[in-house]
Amino acid sequence: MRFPRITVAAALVVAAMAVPAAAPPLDARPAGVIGMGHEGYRIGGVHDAHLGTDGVPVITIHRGDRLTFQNDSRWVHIIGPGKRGLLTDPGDGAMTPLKMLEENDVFSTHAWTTEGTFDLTCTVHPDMNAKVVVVP
Ligand SMILES: [Cu+2]
Repeated sequence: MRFPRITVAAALVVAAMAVPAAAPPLDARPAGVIGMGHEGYRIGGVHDAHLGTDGVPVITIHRGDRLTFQNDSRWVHIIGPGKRGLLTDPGDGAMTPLKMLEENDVFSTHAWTTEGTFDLTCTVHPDMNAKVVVVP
């Protein structure tokens, strides 16, 4: 018996939607680690982090600090310097290399050695933005 291709495709889509529900639970995110939702960074439990007036998370750190991210979602994220999903030249800053994070992956940046305000984005999710403010 032959099934139309659309029937097979629809069954695969339904199966793919059901798989995350059957997957093992995600690792818990420790305090101080920046998490990742579907289209945003999770800053709950992160010291010196708040939502800016534009709704973008602002994370304040001191020069020489590192940031640690954990993908506590089932989405893939590719994070790096930039805004609205558009990466800027990563240069040799704290966020190089660009980093792809699959679920439960953890990534720590290099030390942030330059004071100022820096934008982070995700190439997969243009609404996933944050600002890092590096103070003395
Ligand atoms: Cu993302």
